[in-house]
Amino acid sequence: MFIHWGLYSQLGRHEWAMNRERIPVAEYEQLADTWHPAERPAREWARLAVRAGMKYMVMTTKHHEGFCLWNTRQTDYNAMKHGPGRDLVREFVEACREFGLRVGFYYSLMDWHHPDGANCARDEAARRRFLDFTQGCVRELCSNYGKVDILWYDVAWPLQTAELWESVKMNTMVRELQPDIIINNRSLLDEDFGTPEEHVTPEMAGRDWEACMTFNGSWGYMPSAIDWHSVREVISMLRTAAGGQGNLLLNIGPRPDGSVPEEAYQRLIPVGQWISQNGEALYGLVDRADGRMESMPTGGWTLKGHTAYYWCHRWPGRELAIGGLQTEVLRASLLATGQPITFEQTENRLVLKDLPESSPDRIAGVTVIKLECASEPRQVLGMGCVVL
Ligand code: FHN
Repeated sequence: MFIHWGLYSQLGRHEWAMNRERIPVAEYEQLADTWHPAERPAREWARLAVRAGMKYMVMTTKHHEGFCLWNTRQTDYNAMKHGPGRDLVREFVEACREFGLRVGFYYSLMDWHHPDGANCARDEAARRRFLDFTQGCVRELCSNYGKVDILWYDVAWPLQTAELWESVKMNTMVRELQPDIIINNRSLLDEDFGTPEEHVTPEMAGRDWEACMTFNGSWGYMPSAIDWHSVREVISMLRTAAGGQGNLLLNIGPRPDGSVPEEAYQRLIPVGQWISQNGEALYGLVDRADGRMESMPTGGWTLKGHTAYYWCHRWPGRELAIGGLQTEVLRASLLATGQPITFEQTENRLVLKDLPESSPDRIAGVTVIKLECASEPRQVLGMGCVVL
């Protein structure tokens, strides 16, 4: 679960409102004293994340607006010294720990509030001051909150290179403070994982990755953003991510008080129910399906060892034929119930028979068929057809 929460949440017009509406800094700063979040809303996020089958949360500790959600010494523009009057990052970490979730900190390198945030690209003294500020913030986040599992940098503007950002020096410091941490690729170094955004696209084989997705087109709270992804679309994102050995970081933008929009509950609860029945097909060490399996009109694949999971989202009725399997199928079953499926397999066709007339999955209409094979599953179809 990705959490975008900050002063912008009060405006409800997207987290880029300060920039897109050219709100003067002096006017925007007033939001710092009108922000009064409810008591420990992070516990609600964490409870929902667990119910949704999620394993970690990443929260904005400082977004582009420059307001720090933790008790920092680097600037008074922070949650302790203004409206909230407390350390919101500490509350977030405590909630993650209470609910058994890994802890991720999002940190925006770009800063619209810091006086050197733009000037650092034109003035060497400003760059030094801004790097000292940036490294000071990151050092605090990696020193004062116990074990941090993920450092999620964002938008390395205006400095154009890792050298200008001193990213190697900064991330070396991070790893000294947090030896097991993973760092994303947005401090202009590849580091540990790639971050495709608003599309779930596997990175090259061997490169870890995590797709970050909004739920409704806006990262920050924006009630006018009404086009929320459906349960089926979220399950499709999960399949593409797991099929490509990646993770999915799905965002919610809490209201100013920290509460979660109802639309998120309406989707994440069913997603969690579906995962509770089909999690075997996506959790743990999966193999890459792209490159070994083919795209099919009725569903898609995830793989683990000698087992293939067919996520059927267009239920064909009593029979389902799958062409091109190069692997002997030993057993077929419905993953959610374990119910065996009868089948016939010839050299180029697997026909699953006596299936229920309609999709057995009542949550989202996505039924996972488990195929236990004699060896690692492989499917070859190409463009031609079988000529008898
Ligand atoms: O500008 C930000 C945006 O507000 C949001 O935080 C996303 C999340 O990945 N990152 C930047 C856009 O790429």
